[in-house]
Amino acid sequence: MRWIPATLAVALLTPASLASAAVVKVSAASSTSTLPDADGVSYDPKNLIDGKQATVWVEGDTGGSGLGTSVSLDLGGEKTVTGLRIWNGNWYTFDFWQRHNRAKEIEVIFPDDSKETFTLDDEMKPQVVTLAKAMKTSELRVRIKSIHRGNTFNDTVFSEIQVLDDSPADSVPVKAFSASSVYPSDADGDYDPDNVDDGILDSMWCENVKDGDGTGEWLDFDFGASRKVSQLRLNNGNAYSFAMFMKANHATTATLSFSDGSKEEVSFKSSFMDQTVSFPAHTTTKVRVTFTGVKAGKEFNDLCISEATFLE
Ligand SMILES: [Ca+2]
Ligand SMILES: [Ca+2]
Repeated sequence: MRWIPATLAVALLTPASLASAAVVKVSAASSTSTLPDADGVSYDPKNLIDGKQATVWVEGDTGGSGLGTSVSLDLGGEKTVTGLRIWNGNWYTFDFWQRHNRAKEIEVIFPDDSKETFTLDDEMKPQVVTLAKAMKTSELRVRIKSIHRGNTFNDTVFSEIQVLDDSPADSVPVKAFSASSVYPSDADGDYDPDNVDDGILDSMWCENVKDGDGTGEWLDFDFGASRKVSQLRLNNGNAYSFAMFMKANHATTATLSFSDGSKEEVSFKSSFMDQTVSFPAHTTTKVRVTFTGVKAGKEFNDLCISEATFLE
């Protein structure tokens, strides 16, 4: 497999390529070393594939920075892998992200020992690396080759790794998201509307209306083309855990508005688990989801939605 110069590898970090790629369900993750649990916190490699950015894997290279350490992802069968989406470093908070090492160069290695090297930016943002050539494989390894140094701990961390394949995503691809208001970024990250379509339960859109519970706030899904939609798949509220779900507001009802001016009313369960609501099919280039009913959380009076995607 050809070697990719670092400068080119950076240019290949194209989030747009994710929109049309499906995320492969990884069946198991392992690593050549892992930092032992501490204070009840696990750094197990299964944290790489749990759909949460705040749960992390930390290498267990005693006294070293983890160079040469690798994590293996078992795809549970042969897939045509086109790339990876990586949450590099410790995404528990921005402070933790700064404290621990982040990977700089990584090698993606396949069972036939072919590999590609990529250079990751030192930024707290999901990064897509695209293989020069799609690879049919049932497993792959990600090996740490060099690091961006953290300011406190000499341990290298990944928070989440998604494997992308060449099949189209099962949800309708969105070209642009917008929202009536967006809660400002804080120590835990941002609350931008595109967080509803990243497969990550603890990244979310939250509204930012003063003295309101979020009723009347909206999220726009612009498909950039005419698409048929008949279902909305949702993780309501802050879906990180039941405790977090109880703290923030979640939606109970919404009005869906389509390009031709037609509307549908939908209601949501008070649950942070996956739910899919069906409505009469519409062909549309855009859907506005206006939240018409909100149930208040116990701690934060802000409406949040962790995941929301439309299906045909
Ligand atoms: Ca994780
Ligand atoms: Ca999310």
